[in-house]
Amino acid sequence: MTEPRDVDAVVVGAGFAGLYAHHRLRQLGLTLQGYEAAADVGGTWWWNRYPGARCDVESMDYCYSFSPDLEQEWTWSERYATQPEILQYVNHVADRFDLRRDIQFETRVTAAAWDDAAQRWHIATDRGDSVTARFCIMATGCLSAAKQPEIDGIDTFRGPTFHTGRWPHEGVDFSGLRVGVIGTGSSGIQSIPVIARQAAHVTVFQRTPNFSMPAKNAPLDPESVAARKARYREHRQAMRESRAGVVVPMPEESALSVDADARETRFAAAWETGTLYGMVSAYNDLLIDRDANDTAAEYVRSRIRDIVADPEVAERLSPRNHPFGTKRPCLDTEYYATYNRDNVTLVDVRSTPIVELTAAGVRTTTDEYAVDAIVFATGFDAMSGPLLGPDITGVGGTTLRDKWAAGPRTYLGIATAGFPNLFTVTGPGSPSVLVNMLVAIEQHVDWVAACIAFLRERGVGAIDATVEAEDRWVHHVNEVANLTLFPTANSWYMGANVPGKPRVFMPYIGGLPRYSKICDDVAADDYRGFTLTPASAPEPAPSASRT
Ligand code: N01
Repeated sequence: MTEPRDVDAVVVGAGFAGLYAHHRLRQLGLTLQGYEAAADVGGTWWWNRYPGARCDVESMDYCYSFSPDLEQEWTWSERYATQPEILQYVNHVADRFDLRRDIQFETRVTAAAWDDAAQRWHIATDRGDSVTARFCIMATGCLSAAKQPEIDGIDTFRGPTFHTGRWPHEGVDFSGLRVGVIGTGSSGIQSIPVIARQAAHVTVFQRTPNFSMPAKNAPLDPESVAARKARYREHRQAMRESRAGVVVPMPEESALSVDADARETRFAAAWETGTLYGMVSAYNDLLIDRDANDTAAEYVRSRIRDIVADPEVAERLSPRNHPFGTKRPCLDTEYYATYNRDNVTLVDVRSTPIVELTAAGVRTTTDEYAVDAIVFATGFDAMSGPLLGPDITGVGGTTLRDKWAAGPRTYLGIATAGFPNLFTVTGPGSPSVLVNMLVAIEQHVDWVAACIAFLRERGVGAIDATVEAEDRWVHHVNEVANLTLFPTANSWYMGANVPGKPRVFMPYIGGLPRYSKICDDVAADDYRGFTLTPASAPEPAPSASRT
């Protein structure tokens, strides 16, 4: 039997995080092996090709900042980029920086096992590859493990079914068809208006109405693009210094400190911004005080009533089960107005739950709805899901699945005790999904690259978070979350969308600047909270020529 090939680092995933990891680690002179389950780069933007898929962070903010040249040469066409345009951008970046060369596509990592004596990860794939690596970088994304609905009879239905997160590349023609859509999160809210324009009829099965605001998408005008490009560097710095990785004015006052008319004026202006953050940050206490939150929730409900002609349908669409902003809100184009169309029906499957799929359609406790095709817009096993997909085994044979049985435990969201040299980019316990993902990814990958450079310079073979540091971090993540209304919602942030998943608020809500400072301080203090073990064998000298 031949020895497995050895590299300095394996990078799992070739989305925004994985590609940037290749770029940064190659700059350090590391030998790399990348694996990606998809046939090409793009991560979530490779898979999520459903009709209407586009980003809800502004395109000029939702792109890499690491290269000023890249920033200047790429020009987005719309305020909110479509999935195809984002994928074009990712491909451009991969070509420009030659990032595909170490990546093996259509290959899923199935196992990673730590060998303490050799201070190396043994990594195996579903194509039979076996490789050893000093470092394993999990760049597997937060929303990449698509979640099928737990509904009986899926195999009984005689028409085609599609998951928004696994959309066919050739597209789907719904012309003349009766389509059922299950799920009204961001994916459902984006796709329903587009499907309704093509299909004969759309029946939406809604379990929980969500809060959605108009995106006000439009082509970008050349003057504002030029103005942003002229001061992109300052803008990027301001993004990094902003709580959510996007520049938003932070209000000083409580929603309860002003009268109803003043609130109405402020909310109306926020609604018109066409951003996710406008409404959420209209006042400083919307996410921490239930009474303040109720004012924003009621404002959104009033807008739904303005748009939707049938008062009963408007009421069904009005979220009342969770505080505003505590499940991820959505940005839409014509979502609520779509329910004014004659070919759209809204079914409330909270009061009349889905019992099963039949050969002909969807049966609820009270009715059967005949459909020709079904779209599952049912989301993801978020954050921990992609990390628990492969069998990951750490020191002493402990598996990550066992260690995280009661919920993910990490130090800074980037490392987990007992799994040395394993880095989780935007992992649970980091700001990740609560901030602009591109900013979160660059901050994490830069930190990992600096850490690896430090370890190599000092002859350190293994870095492992201490249990004490991890316990303190987990406690802090929970403590900060519990100051907010977030844990009161049954959201995917809490793992509540996956039956049996532990209820733990997974992202770190302390804000990006505070989090980045903590990470920087840990690094400056020679990686406080980590145990550093000298290399058991001398490390080859770093050399750019090795790549
Ligand atoms: O998934 P979701 P998503 N029977 O989990 C329902 C990002 N994203 O793919 O709430 C009936 O939000 C479920 O109901 P409930 C973004 O961060 C970004 O839409 O569990 N219904 C819910 O309505 C987003 O938050 C962009 O009661 C069932 C829906 O399915 C995240 O990805 C675009 C069901 C799932 O909503 C996930 O969004 C798209 C069942 N058995 C996504 N199971 C942009 O950038 C689930 N549901 C714009």
